[in-house]
This record gives sequence, C-alpha cells and structure tokens, in this order.
Amino acid sequence: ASANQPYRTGFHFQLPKNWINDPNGVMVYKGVYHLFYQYNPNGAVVEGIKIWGHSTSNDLVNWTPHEPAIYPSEPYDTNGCWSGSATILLDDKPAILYTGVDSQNRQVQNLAFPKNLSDPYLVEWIKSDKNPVMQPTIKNRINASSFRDPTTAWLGPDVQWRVIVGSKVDRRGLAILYKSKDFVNWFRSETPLHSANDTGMWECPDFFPVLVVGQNGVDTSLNGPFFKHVLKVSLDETGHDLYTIGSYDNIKDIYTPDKISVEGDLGSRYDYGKYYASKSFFDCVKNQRILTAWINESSSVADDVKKGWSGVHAIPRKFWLAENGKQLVQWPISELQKLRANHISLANKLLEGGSVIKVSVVTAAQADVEVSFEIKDLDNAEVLEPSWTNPRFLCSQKGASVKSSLGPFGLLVLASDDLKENTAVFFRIFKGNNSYVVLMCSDQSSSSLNQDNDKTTYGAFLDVDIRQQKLSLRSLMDHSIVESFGGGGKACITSRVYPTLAINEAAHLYAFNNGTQSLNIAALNAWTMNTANIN
Ligand code: DQQ
Repeated sequence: ASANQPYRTGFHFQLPKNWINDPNGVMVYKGVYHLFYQYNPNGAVVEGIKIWGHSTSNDLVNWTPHEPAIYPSEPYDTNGCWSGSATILLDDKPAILYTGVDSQNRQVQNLAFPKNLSDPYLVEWIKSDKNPVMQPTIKNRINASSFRDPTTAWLGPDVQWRVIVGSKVDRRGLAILYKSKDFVNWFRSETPLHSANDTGMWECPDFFPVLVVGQNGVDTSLNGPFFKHVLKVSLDETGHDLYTIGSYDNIKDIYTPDKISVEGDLGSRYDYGKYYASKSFFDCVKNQRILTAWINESSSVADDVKKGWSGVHAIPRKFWLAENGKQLVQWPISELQKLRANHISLANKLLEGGSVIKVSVVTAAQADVEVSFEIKDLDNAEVLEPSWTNPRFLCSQKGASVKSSLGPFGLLVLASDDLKENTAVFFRIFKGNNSYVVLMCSDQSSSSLNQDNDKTTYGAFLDVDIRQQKLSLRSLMDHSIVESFGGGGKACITSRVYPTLAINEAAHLYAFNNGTQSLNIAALNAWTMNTANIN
C-alpha cells in the first residue's frame, strides 16, 4: 500500500493490475506450490475473456509470477478459459481439467498437460487434441450454459478416475459425475454424485476426504472407515461457499450428507463474510489439506477501475474435521507467521464495561492479532429469543454500538484515532435453552466515510462451550481486508473495507467492551506483518 494505493495488500495474494477471480488448479509439484487463477488481462472488471494466470511459491506466502498458462487458442475455448482443477496422475504427472467457453458459447471441459515434466515451474501447457473431453449433447441433455468447473479427480476401487462438474437443471443444483480409465475418454454417470433442490447453479464444486481424527489432510482418492467426505459448492445466487460433511459410497458413486443438504443461505459456510469459488488441494509435502479462495471487492466498479485492480485471494488455510465431526476448522497456514515482527503482548488485563483500550502495534494496517477473553460470570447474559436464528441478521440488528451485558466485545481494527472509522469484530454471549450461545460479528457499517462501498454486516454462531474454555479471536488485517477466525477457526469472517482516514500509518487497533459487564483479556499477542513478495 502507498499514499495513492492505500487498499493494496501487503501479504494477501494479488496482482499488479486488472481483475482476478477464482483460484484454479492449485497443487504441489516437485515441492513447488502452483496457483493458477482466473484473470482478465484487459481491465479491472469482470467483463472480458478469462485466461489462467499462473504463480508459484515455495511457502504459499511469497509468490513468483509466470506467463499465463492457459488462454483461448482453439474453437473449444475461444470465448474463455474458465475454472478447473489439477490432478496428479499415478505416474506423478499433473493434468489440468478446465472449462472452455467454445465458439458457440457452450461450456465444455478440456484437458491440458505440462509440456516439460522436468520443469518444476510447469510454465508451458499443451492442450489435448481430444478436447473437448466432456461436452453437452442432445442425448445427455446437459445445460450448455451451466456446465463448468471440473474438480480434482479421484480414483475409485475399480481404478477408474472420477471427476464432478457443476451444473443445474431448473433450480436444482447438480454435481455431474464422469468416469475415465485413461483420463482422456470420459463417460458420464447416469446419476449425479449429489444434487439438491432450489439451490441454483453449483459453481466450483470441491469433493475430498477428511480424516475423522486429527488435523492432517489426505489424498483426494482415499476412502474408508477413517474418513468422512466433504462436498462444497459455490452458489452463484448468493455468492456463498457452502459445504456438507457426509459419506461417499464409491461403489454406487453416491455422496450422502450426514444431516441436511445445502440449504439456501443458512448451511455451513467456510466463511461468513466474503469468500467465494474456493478450491482445496492435498499438500503432500506437509500432509495437510489447504483451502484457497477468491475475495472480491466491496467497492464500486468505478472505484475498482480508478484503482486499476479488483480482487484478492484469501490467506491459504489449513483445515480439518472438528473433533465432534460436525464442522470443519480452518486456520491460516503456519508459514504466514514468518512475516510476524514487532511482537507486543498483554496478559490478564481487565476490560471494563464501556471501555476501549489501544493496542499499540506498529503498523496496525498490516498486522496479525490473537486475543482470548475470559468471562467469569455468565449469569446475566441476554436471553436468546427462539426466533433469533439468523446470525447475520442478529449482528446487523445488534451492531457494535448496541449494548447488552455480555457484549459486544472484541477488536476495533483499521480504526482512525477518533474512531470515526473502524471495523468492529466482536462477540456477544446469549443465554440459550440449556447452554450459552456465542455470536461472532463483523460490523463494517463504520469502516469508511466513503458511502459507495458495500458495508453489509456479517455474522455467525460459534460452537464453543464458554463455560469450559476461553473465547479466542484472531484477525489478520491487511489494508483493505480483514480475515477473522473465532474459536480457533470454528467460524471465519472475511470482510473488505476501504477506510479514508485509517490508512497506512494512521490505522490503529483497539480492544473494546461495549457491554455493561467487565471481562478479562486473558492474553493478547499482536504483530506487525512484513510485506510478502507477491508477484
Ligand atoms: N468463475 C469462473 C467460472 C466459475 C465462476 C469464470 C465462479 O468457471 O463458475 O471466471 O466465480
């Protein structure tokens, strides 16, 4: 960030200019991490023909740019090279499946292989002469404008590859399943892997196993008693990434969610703020599953054009199944901590009702903070009305300035010294039926004096038992983005904000308690984040 470009990020993946959206084909090859991405080389707007930009990294933090890897060149992709995924085949050879928008504007799936396998940077890709390898036909009745975003493939017990492609029939979202023995000739299965009513188009599906016990990740082809499966879809109607946890029968090729399927706006979300078109991959170097995603702007198109760029990617997150098996838990990759500098800390500090304390971290515009709160007396918590089931609505009704007894308390980030501008990331505690209910909110309503931004408030319920444990929050602040992790990563909220006063050295960090009851900051650790080398 600089005086004329105060919203550029210091450690989030971004490009020098123009439009970026979905992460594509993420993988590790010969120890090098590869990230491809949807890119519009002609401007900072969504309109335009998309190509696959390409960067590589040794640590998922610093990134080196390469020439675009896949761009329109053939009738089967002349109107765009859209999202897709990488699969490492059995002979260790990577393959990419991507959506091409063909000369008739039909969506088809295409295959590409590296030109030179001894080049760890895989800078050149060759498209298969069998392309398109999957396409809509009169017989298969696939909707040619809703057929895109092939996943990483996995191997079944019959040694055939499987891949799903997002689609819809009317408003029923579908994960169409294809199988192949050789990765080149693909056959559509009669039944989709999964589908759900009234969800609209399933963009960027992702399907993978997670271990029932522990935090390690596993290869996409594993299945059996030690695993559950996760299906994620990106709903274009709401702009949200939703997932279910369930079981995958790899004989019948059917996925069955444990409880409910994706249900409109209120299913489990990776992130309750801005976070879309995510894609995971198995990092066999560190035995972890990593989640990447696109975070779009909340500014006006005119402002995006003026600043010359649009879109960033989230910090890659390691993620795993929670101990109770009911949700995923996400945490920024540990390599990010290499950027931490100027450590400051507080311990056992009283945060009185109605108080604000300054946390004097150097460069609060680009910082990482972890805080845990201790609440001794829960008796006076506000009673949760049975109708208060929508956390986002609750957070917008009860923003950072609405007092109760236990909350709001948390952090004011990217704040000006007069607090006229601030983004409030905070908790509220309610008394539920038999337990306490924790609400986590990110309130953007005072984030900027500029009124042209989307300042919607975000919220999530956080599944932690505060009688047993402290309430923790980690926020990554990076000029125009705030990524927050509640309860050790059980609820995540990412927001985009565009302060006009609280920029660069004029941005500050505070802890606040706007509730009437005092509580304790058990520990607070904050760091300036050094700038990563990104593109
Ligand atoms: N973005 C791509 C599509 C995908 C959408 C086009 C999701 O392949 O469905 O840029 O953001």
